[in-house]
Amino acid sequence: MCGIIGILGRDAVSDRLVEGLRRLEYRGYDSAGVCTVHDGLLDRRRAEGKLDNLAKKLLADPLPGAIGIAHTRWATHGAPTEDNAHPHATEQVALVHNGIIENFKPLREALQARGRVFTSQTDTEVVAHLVSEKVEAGVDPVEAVRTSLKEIHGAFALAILFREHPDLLIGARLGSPLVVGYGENETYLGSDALALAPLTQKIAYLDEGDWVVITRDKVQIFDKDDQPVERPVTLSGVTGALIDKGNYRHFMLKEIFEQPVVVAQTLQSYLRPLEEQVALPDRDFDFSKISRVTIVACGTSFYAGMVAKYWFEQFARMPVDIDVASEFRYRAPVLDPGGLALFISQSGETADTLAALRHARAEGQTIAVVVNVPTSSMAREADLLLPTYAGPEIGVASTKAFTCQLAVLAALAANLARAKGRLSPDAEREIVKHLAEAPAAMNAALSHDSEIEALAPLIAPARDVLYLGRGPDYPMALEGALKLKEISYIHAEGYAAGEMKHGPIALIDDNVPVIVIAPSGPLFEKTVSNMQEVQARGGKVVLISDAEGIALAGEGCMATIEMPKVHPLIAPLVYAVPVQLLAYHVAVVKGTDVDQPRNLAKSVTVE
Ligand code: HGA
Repeated sequence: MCGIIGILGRDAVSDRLVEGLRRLEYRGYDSAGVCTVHDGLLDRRRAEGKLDNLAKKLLADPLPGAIGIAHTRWATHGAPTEDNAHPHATEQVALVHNGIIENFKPLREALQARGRVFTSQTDTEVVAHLVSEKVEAGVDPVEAVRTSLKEIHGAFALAILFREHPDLLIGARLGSPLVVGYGENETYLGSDALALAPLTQKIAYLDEGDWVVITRDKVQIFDKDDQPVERPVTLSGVTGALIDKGNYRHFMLKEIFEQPVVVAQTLQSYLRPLEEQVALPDRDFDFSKISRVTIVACGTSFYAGMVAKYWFEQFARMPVDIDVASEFRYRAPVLDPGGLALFISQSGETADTLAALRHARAEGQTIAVVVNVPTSSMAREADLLLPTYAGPEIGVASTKAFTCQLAVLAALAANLARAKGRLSPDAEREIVKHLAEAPAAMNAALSHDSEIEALAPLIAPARDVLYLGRGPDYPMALEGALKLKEISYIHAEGYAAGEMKHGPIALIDDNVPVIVIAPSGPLFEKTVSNMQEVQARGGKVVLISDAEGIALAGEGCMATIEMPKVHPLIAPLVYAVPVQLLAYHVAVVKGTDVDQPRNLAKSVTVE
């Protein structure tokens, strides 16, 4: 979600702030803004829409100043207008914020009653006024921030500037991520190490409730009780080079095509092909006492978790619960001692999932996380870190992170099964063999790109599209529908194939394409029966199956998409490819902004 960056620098900072925002734009792109302190002024430039609009403004009206803050917004409170764009400022104070100030209403009313005039509809502006009110009354800025932080509830990462203190930058975090970067006589704040990568690799991750006072001579970090603390400075290893699209038209397409490589890369850390064994990067973790698994995630990661539930049940014979994070946290889940709570998130910062993780921790669960950012909050708070090696995912619609999550979860299922004594060496050998085949099978799936592209114009005019699957193909139907909704803005639903006749079949007519995901195998005939029920009612079916399945059931379909014949274990990894490509090409036909679809942002750091 919103991305923030701050620099206390030696020379002009505004270009570098914008460069940092470019690296954060995946988090939000409703509006953007920069503020610096120079010549006794808090000077701002803000613009609605994409970052380029701000860059143009700055070109026409440059912003001097060796200290500054900047923001790219994903609106939670107030429309994405210039007035609501950050930084928010008073005469004395300017700040940027990622998160939600939950008690902003009473605070705003109280501040207004004291004569403060608001210029935006955001929750954020109250913080600027709270701090400013104190500074204007003669309170030292550090003390003004310290006490204001006690008045706000909710989630925040903040970077704050002061008109009369051109050598002071203050940051604070609770719920939303914030890092401190250490440079040569310069110090930085950023939402993540990626934003700061061209400036420094030396990063300290602030803990929950930490706040930091940055001056020319020192950086002082305080914990939630205002006690001075040291946070370790680590080398981030994140590349400073801007990731580009290569020869691809969109990041999403590039990332879809990267999948065989990044899945292979991920599997390298989870398989020992010579020994024909699965092995997690953390080899000492003891699974033997784990009695049940609770999986919690959001969006596409949730669908990866749904697939994993089938695997954990099938291989490890473990009871598995699964819920979306935003529901789990608020429904009094019963978590028995000895449970493993498993959280899945590309960024490792998803606010709902992080809140659920902390809830599970408080309930005595062992915490495992599958994340693509090994320095993320979730990674740092886990007992068992299971990294994916998808590399930075820029397209807002997740693709390669999803299939890497599946690869890790399959290996985890096998590990659990072995630890429970439910996996014979032969069965383990088979699992290793099939997983090792996944990258090549995904490559074969990608070779059908042009057929899928040719099919897209037939789907693009639809108002609704249904996706059907059974067993582990059911979450793939949900994922296919989500991809289509996210980037093509066509209403789509994923359904368990057998559930159609209990209601949704009423939607079927010849204007509703139905995408059926049905690899040949144990569930094929049942799914095909459901598909035929759709066809009998005039439904237009696109069947995604292998040659055998298409030979058996392809007749009468509007189109078929042929996948390689694969073992059911890796079918979700392989069948992810055509549903991603279909959504992508339909979006291209519709002319939407594929990499930055409307209303969305990657890394959802607000609840
Ligand atoms: N609530 C603030 C910041 C939003 C945010 O962090 N989004 O991820 C606003 O609406 O501007």
